[in-house]
Amino acid sequence: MLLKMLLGFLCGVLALAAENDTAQQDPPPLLLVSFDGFRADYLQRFPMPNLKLLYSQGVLVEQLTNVFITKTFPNHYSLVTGLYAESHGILGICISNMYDPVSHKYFHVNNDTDPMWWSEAQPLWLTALDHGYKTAAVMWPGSDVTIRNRTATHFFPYNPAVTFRQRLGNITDWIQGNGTEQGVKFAALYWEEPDRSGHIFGPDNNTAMGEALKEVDDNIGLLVSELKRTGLWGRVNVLITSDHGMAQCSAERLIRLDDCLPSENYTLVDLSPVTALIPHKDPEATVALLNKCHKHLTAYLKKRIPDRLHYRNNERVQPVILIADEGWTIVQRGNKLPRLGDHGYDNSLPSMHPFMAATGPSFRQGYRLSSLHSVDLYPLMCHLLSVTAQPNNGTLTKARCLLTAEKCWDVSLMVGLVIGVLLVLTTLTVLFRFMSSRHRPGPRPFQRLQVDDDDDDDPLLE
Ligand SMILES: *[C@@H]1O[C@H](CO)[C@@H](O)[C@H](O)[C@H]1NC(C)=O
Ligand SMILES: *[C@@H]1O[C@H](CO)[C@@H](O)[C@H](O)[C@H]1NC(C)=O
Ligand SMILES: *[C@@H]1O[C@H](CO)[C@@H](O)[C@H](O)[C@H]1NC(C)=O
Ligand SMILES: *[C@@H]1O[C@H](CO)[C@@H](O)[C@H](O)[C@H]1NC(C)=O
Ligand SMILES: *[C@@H]1O[C@H](CO)[C@@H](O)[C@H](O)[C@H]1NC(C)=O
Ligand SMILES: *[C@@H]1O[C@H](CO)[C@@H](O)[C@H](O)[C@H]1NC(C)=O
Ligand SMILES: *[C@@H]1O[C@H](CO)[C@@H](O)[C@H](O)[C@H]1NC(C)=O
Ligand SMILES: CC(=O)N[C@H]1CO[C@H](CO)[C@@H](O)[C@@H]1O
Ligand SMILES: [Zn+2]
Repeated sequence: MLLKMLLGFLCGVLALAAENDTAQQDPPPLLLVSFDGFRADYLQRFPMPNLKLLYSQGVLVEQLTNVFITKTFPNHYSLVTGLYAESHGILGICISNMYDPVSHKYFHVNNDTDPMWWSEAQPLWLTALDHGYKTAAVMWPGSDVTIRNRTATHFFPYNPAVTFRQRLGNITDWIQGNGTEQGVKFAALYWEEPDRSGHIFGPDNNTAMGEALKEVDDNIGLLVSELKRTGLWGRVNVLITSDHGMAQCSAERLIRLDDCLPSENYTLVDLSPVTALIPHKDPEATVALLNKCHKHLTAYLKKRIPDRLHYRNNERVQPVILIADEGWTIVQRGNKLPRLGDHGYDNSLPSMHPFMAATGPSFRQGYRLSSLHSVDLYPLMCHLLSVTAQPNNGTLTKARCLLTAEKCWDVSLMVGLVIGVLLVLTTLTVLFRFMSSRHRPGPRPFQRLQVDDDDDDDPLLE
């Protein structure tokens, strides 16, 4: 009887293992979608019926702690590499510049295809090629660059005039494949909103942001209906996320650099909300001067940039950076506010955080996590694709909880349990000690009969 049960159990385990093995040999395709500048709390502020339906059938991570600086290019590259900006080398840029002191090259958004900028890391659409998969990346930052001599199997040069429907249509075709062409296993899709509207109108404008997010939600509705129409729904894992949030700016919150330091005394590389500059004279003195400039501005010498920002160990980090407080805008001169909404600020600010929602055969249903690091999505995606991850700064520990096939130990519950057990044991020990010490002094009638009872007398234990 016992043997039978044991055998049954073993067979079950083996069957499960085999099942998982097949799943690992041919994992479902993965579609990664980014809606630029989707601040996490938009989900609470606006209806978003299609997105809410999607994660009610899947998982939601309410906030992602993204990487510093909280701009578009660094964060999109972190999503597909799992690296902090200092480790992947894309350190700046949304509307601004980056300078490489080794090659003396400047990076411009309209001319970012020099592989040099991107080749310090290898994005997932290339790593997945090594596993024999076809991949696609549409408008994702870096996708049209020949990185380490390769591109995704399919990609488009950046063109904001290509509609969401067109980008999506190409991707669903590529995932399906055809008689001659094997289907794509990993596809990344980028869309410009709600970032664009957030910059123009500011995130606090409910009317304008309501409209922008209605459009984003309509696109999510289109995504679901297209996946259903092509028979891919339920057969692909879909991961929807973003790069950063958005803060409200104001003409009343301007920091003028000309008030503190003459512009001929430095070379400006990037302006706001994180200013990068190269002082022409003594950097220490420049930083001391700039730190007295404005109470909402902090200046750092490169070597003193806080560890937690992971924004120091790279040649491309400039000698001096200035970080504005949330909602403050750094300008060189004048009273003109360039944008009503901006991002790039400290990545510990909730207003800078995006979210993540996912659904598909590998994800649990109706599950929520309050937070995750954005660099954790890379090891999660590698796991979903059974691709060996490149060295990265993320971890699967918490992200594992999002998956159906995984055992997930709630860390706080485990810690609570362990502490509880320890408490009970300690109490029992103390009680036992107390009792036995109370009993010991008094003469006990049968003392001589208790052979070897007293451990304290055992010489081996001394
Ligand atoms: C990028 O632009 C700069 C200046 O506009 C130019 O010198 C450089 O050759 C361009 N690089 C590429 C790869 O087009
Ligand atoms: C890239 O390809 C060129 C020629 O096509 C070759 O000379 C070069 O060594 C390759 N670089 C790498 C990193 O493989
Ligand atoms: C693919 O994108 C192109 C534009 O780049 C568009 O003309 C075409 O219709 C798209 N294909 C599908 C199936 O949507
Ligand atoms: C199959 O797909 C590839 C890539 O999308 C395309 O180039 C080719 O024309 C397609 N072949 C057929 C028969 O549709
Ligand atoms: C909000 O945006 C709308 C455009 O959608 C604009 O007409 C309105 O003036 C803006 N409101 C504020 C307070 O800026
Ligand atoms: C700016 O540069 C000029 C000329 O080199 C110098 O005289 C001046 O002291 C500098 N000012 C500051 C604040 O560093
Ligand atoms: C991030 O990962 C890279 C690659 O493994 C590593 O070189 C770097 O030290 C890591 N950064 C931190 C802060 O752990
Ligand atoms: C437990 C588990 O994930 N089982 C999966 C194993 O793989 C098959 C298909 O290959 C899936 O249908 C199972 O859901
Ligand atoms: Zn932006």
